[in-house]
Amino acid sequence: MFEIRDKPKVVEKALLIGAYFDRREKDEAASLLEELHELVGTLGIPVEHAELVMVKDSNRKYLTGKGKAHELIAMAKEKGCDVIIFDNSLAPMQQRAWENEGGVTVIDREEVILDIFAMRARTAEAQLQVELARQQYALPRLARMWDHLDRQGGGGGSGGMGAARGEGESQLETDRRLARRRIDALRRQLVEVRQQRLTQRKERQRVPVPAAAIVGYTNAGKSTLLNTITGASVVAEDKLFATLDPTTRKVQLPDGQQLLLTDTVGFIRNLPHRLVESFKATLEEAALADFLVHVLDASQERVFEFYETTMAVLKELGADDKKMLVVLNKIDLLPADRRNQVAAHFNQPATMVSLKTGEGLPLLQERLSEMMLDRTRRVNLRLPQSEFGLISLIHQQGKILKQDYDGNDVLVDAIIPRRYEAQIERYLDPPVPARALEAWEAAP
Ligand SMILES: Nc1nc2c(ncn2[C@@H]2O[C@H](COP(=O)(O)OP(=O)(O)O)[C@@H](O)[C@H]2O)c(=O)[nH]1
Ligand SMILES: [Mg+2]
Repeated sequence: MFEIRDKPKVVEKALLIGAYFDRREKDEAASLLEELHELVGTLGIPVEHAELVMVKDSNRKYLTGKGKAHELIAMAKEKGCDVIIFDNSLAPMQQRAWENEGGVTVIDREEVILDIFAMRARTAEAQLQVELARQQYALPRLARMWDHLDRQGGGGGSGGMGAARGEGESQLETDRRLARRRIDALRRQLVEVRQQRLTQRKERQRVPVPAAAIVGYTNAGKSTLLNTITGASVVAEDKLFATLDPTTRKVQLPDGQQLLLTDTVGFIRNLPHRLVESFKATLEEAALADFLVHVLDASQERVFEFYETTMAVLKELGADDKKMLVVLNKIDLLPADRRNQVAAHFNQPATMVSLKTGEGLPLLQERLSEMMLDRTRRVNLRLPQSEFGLISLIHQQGKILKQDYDGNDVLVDAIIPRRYEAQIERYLDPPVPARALEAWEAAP
């Protein structure tokens, strides 16, 4: 976070500004500003106030008019904000104008998104892709950074580019040259890493527990879903998963099945074109998952459009053929007739929930269990009591529906994950014919 330039490490309070230029854009601008609020929150920056601004006579120097700019800077000062965050794209010159005028850090939507992607990029490819986008974003802003340093009385250099600092202008030229060289190097590395991607996917697929990725737009309720599902279940302490990053949780569903749930980077509306590739790279999780949980804000007017966009991107990632559970969230905000209307739009039954009120939560858990059924199998087993290891494995990883005793044998009716099929095959009741068993064991 905060590496593009010398932004303050700890931001206390942010003022968000969303500018729109036509009265008809107002609702859209308001809802985009709400999304920015969410994005800034993801970075851990507290938002003091969000201001929607109608711009009538745009001034190229500031984007808004000059008077409005002064007004907003005064507002930031009055509210004690140490950073102003624009929901609009600011040209490098405009960013400089605001910073010089206001004496506070000024960030735009693109920079916020870059910081989020940087925070969430896990694979080598995603990290390179995000770094490339950051360098491209920073290049035309190097002058502004020098400006900033000069105001602070120089010092420091521009963030570890390794070149000795000469006099102002020439150092700026050096920085630009180094940045361009870095951009070229990143492009070359990306080509290499992409070639290795397929082998990497195979490695990661060896996770022993089924994994699902939660996808959908920012603000749909993805994180709430992860927290709610985790909160509603007993999570076993497990060393193997203790090291997973905080966006992945191991969940136990009411029927005993276990699942790894990962919260992916949310889709972002009006994603700057330059960030499209980085975004896709950070979504790699989706391509690795066994199935997808697609969360939608059903109260959003454009919910169908969001659905289609998400599906199109998943297709590009080669993840569109995965099984998918569509979750229509926030139904507490929907009138009853609109509920049916929204649900009817999907050709598979969508799960309607309100993660806020808890309505539909049991159904959601049930549907999640159903998604895993092809990873599990119902079996009747006759186990010698000496196989207590196997019995306790079934207890832990599967679900025992019925248990009886017959002499020294334990008879169980159970659901087991398919990956244990080989281990239990010999105890199937009735038994598998001997030749089928030999064929099974001979198989690679
Ligand atoms: N009214 C309502 N709000 C919800 C519901 N679920 C989540 N939210 C709110 O929607 C906002 C975005 O949720 P979040 O889980 O952070 O979305 P994410 O960006 O997809 O991770 C938060 O303010 C949540 O409190 C719901 O069922 N009803
Ligand atoms: Mg979230």
